[in-house]
Amino acid sequence: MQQRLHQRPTCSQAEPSAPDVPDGTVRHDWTSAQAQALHDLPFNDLLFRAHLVHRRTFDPNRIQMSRLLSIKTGGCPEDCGYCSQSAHHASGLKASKLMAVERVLDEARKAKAGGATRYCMGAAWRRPKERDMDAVVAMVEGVKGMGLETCMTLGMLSDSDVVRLKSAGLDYYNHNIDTSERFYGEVVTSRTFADRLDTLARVRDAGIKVCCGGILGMGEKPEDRIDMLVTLANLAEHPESVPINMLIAVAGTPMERAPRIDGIDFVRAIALARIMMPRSHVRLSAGRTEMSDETQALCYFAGANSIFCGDTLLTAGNPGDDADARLFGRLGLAPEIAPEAAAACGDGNDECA
Ligand code: SAM
Ligand code: DTB
Ligand code: SF4
Repeated sequence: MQQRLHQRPTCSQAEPSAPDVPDGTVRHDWTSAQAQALHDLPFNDLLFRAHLVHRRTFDPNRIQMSRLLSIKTGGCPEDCGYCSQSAHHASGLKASKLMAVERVLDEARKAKAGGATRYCMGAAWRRPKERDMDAVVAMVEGVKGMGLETCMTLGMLSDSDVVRLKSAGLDYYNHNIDTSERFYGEVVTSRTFADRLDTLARVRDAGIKVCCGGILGMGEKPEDRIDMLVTLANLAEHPESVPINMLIAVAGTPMERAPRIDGIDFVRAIALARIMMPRSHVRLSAGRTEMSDETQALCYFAGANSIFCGDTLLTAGNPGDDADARLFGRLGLAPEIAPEAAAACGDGNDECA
C-alpha cells in the first residue's frame, strides 16, 4: 500500500489517463493503459466512478439471482488447473452421468420457488456429444416453460449445437475466458484462448446472450485481470452477463495453494468491469463463502449486481439463502424481479411486480 501511495498520489491531477467521470458510454476500444489507469486510481475515486456508472443503468439496490445445477459432474477431459471436475486432477470428486431431465426440472422448480429468475445448468464436458443433445434440449425447453431464464455451460459448441440450443429457447450461454490471453496457458493446456473466443462468436451469432467472465486469484498478475476485462470489453458486443469468480482453491488441483487474492484488489476488478461494461450484469460469482460481508458489500457498491443463490454452486459450497437474506436485509438490497414480471409492468426496477 505504501508503494501505491508513492506511485499514485491522491491528487486527482496526477491521474492523466483515467477519465474524470466515466459517462457510461459503451466502448469497444479500450487499451490496457486506459484500463490500468482506472484500476490504479485511489480506491475511493475508482469506487465513486464505478458507482456513478452503475446508477446510470441499474437500480443499485436490486440484485439478479441465478441458481446453478451441475447436470453432469466430474470426469472432464479438459485440464483446467482450478477445476475439481477435471479427470487430470485428484480432487476425489466422484464422476456421474448426465442427470435425467425430470430431475433437472424438479430442481429448477425448487430454484424458482426460492426466488431465482435464471437457471444455469453446467456439464463437465469438453463439448457436448451428439447423443446428449436431445436431453439437453429437453432441459432447456422444460426450464424455459416454467418462466425461468435459461443458461447452459457445456464447453465448446458447434454450429449445429448453437442452432439447436437457440431454437430450444436458450437465453444465455456461459463460456468463460477465465484470465488474460497471456496467462491462459498457465491455467489450461487442453484448449486455447482462441478456442474460447470461437465458441463465444458462435453463441453470439446464433442470437444467444453471452455470459462470459473469469477467475481471480489463480496466481495471475493485476495486468492479467485488467487484460481479461479489456478482452471482454472489446468484444463486438459486451457479454450481457460477466461472472467474476474468486478462485475456490480445491485440494488435489494444481491451484490448491494459489495465493489468495486480496479483497481490495478483488473489489477493484469488479469496479473496473462495471466501468468498462456499463450495461452488463456483473456477477459476484464463485468464492463468496470465503468473503466477508464487508467485501461483498463493497462489491455491490462497486457495481456487482448478480449472484448465484442457494447453498451449492456446481460442486462447491455457496453462502445459501439465509445468509444472503440476512446480508441483503442489512444492506437494503432486494432481488431483481423476474423479466416476465418486469415486462408486465414495463420496468425491471419498479416495485409493481
Ligand atoms: N465445462 C464447462 C466450461 O468449462 O466451459 C462449464 C463448467 S465450468 C465449471 C464453468 C466455469 O466455472 C469455469 O469456466 C470457471 O470460470 C468456473 N470455475 C470452475 N471451477 C472454479 C473454481 N474452483 N473456482 C472458481 N471458479 C471456478
Ligand atoms: C461461472 O463463471 N461460475 C459458475 C458458472 N459460471 C458455471 C461456476 C462456479 C464453479 C465453482 C466451483 C464448483 O462449484 O465446482
Ligand atoms: Fe471441464 Fe469446465 Fe472443469 Fe474445465 S472448467 S475441467 S472444461 S468442467
